[in-house]
Amino acid sequence: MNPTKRFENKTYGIFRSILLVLALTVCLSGCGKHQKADEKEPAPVSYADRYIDLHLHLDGAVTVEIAKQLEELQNIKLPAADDEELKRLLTVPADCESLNDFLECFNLPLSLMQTPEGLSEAVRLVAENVKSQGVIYAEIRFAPQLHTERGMTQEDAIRAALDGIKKTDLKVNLILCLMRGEGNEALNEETLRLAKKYLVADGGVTAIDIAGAEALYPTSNYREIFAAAKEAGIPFTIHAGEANGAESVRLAIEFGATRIGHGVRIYEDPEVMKLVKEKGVTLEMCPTSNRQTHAIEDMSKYPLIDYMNQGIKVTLNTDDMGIEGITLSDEYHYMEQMFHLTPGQERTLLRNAIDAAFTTEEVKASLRAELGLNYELETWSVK
Ligand code: ES4
Ligand code: ZN
Repeated sequence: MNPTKRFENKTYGIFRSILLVLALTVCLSGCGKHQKADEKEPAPVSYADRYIDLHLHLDGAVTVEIAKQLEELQNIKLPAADDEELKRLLTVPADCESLNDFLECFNLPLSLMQTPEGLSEAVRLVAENVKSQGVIYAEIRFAPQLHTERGMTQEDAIRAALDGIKKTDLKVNLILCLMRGEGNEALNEETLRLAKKYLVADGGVTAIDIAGAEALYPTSNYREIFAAAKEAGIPFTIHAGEANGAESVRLAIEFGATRIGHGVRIYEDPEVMKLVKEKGVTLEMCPTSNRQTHAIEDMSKYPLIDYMNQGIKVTLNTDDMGIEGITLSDEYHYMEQMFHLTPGQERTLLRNAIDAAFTTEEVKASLRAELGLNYELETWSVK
């Protein structure tokens, strides 16, 4: 090739790269969203329009529409005369005082997931619902021991949920929840045994968690079972620092949790904040849930942005979208309105979620590419 031609090619190449980077930067900043309210497009809900949900309870994600479909499928009669009443029964009451009250709301949705068909279809419907709201990857969690009221074993429940994820084209992995409680030790051990049996790197059960009443059954009760999970190489997250304080998070990290469900109360102990940061542990934060369970009383002091600014890896999630009456897009919008969360910060939240996801490096790379979050490109983009 003659030198001039090579120069022209090179110049053209550089020019093209600059154009590409500029175009991507504009797109990543929200494609001109949030400009004028009177523009033709429907009002945007948040800067980001595609999301990752790492903290999504199956039973907490049942909406009125989903409940009605599960009712019809299984010939169940829901205790509601109309949609309005059903909505009232499914969503958190205004006088919810604590996580313990909040947890009462799970009984109705759980009653719709006691057969293999009901559970499988619930997983499919929840996945389709979040997909329609812009979610591109979700980790759906559920406690197999809460699905055995009508004859299913825990293993039947896991198989049914696996069947459900096969029937959706949303990328979904499953997290099996142990439950905090008394007298259910054998049930938790069975969940752990099944987690070992069904654990895969992607496309099925990829981790475990523990859910339930943290204030009544402290994290310290679960040292042995998480030691066994660690020994077996099962990745885990632990609900902690929600109804209890920072000490619960410290213990969860000591047990080997790589992610913490909530962790919102770590501000109560600077040493625990330091630990979370140093260990690179990711917090699965869920603001509306924290408001409703009163984990945080003054939402104007919600610490998500503070944590991000201090270099703690934070993600934004729904927790129980049906019970809370929200979507993940609402949560992003809420943080924009309340704390001026920026497009750059939204990209950080999404990148943190991908980095911490319980899946393979290949899937993570493809999710980053889908969201335009490749590290190489990000160094070019304007924050
Ligand atoms: C929760 Cl199911 C469950 N367990 C623990 N904490 C929670 N917060 C909201 N749902
Ligand atoms: Zn949760």
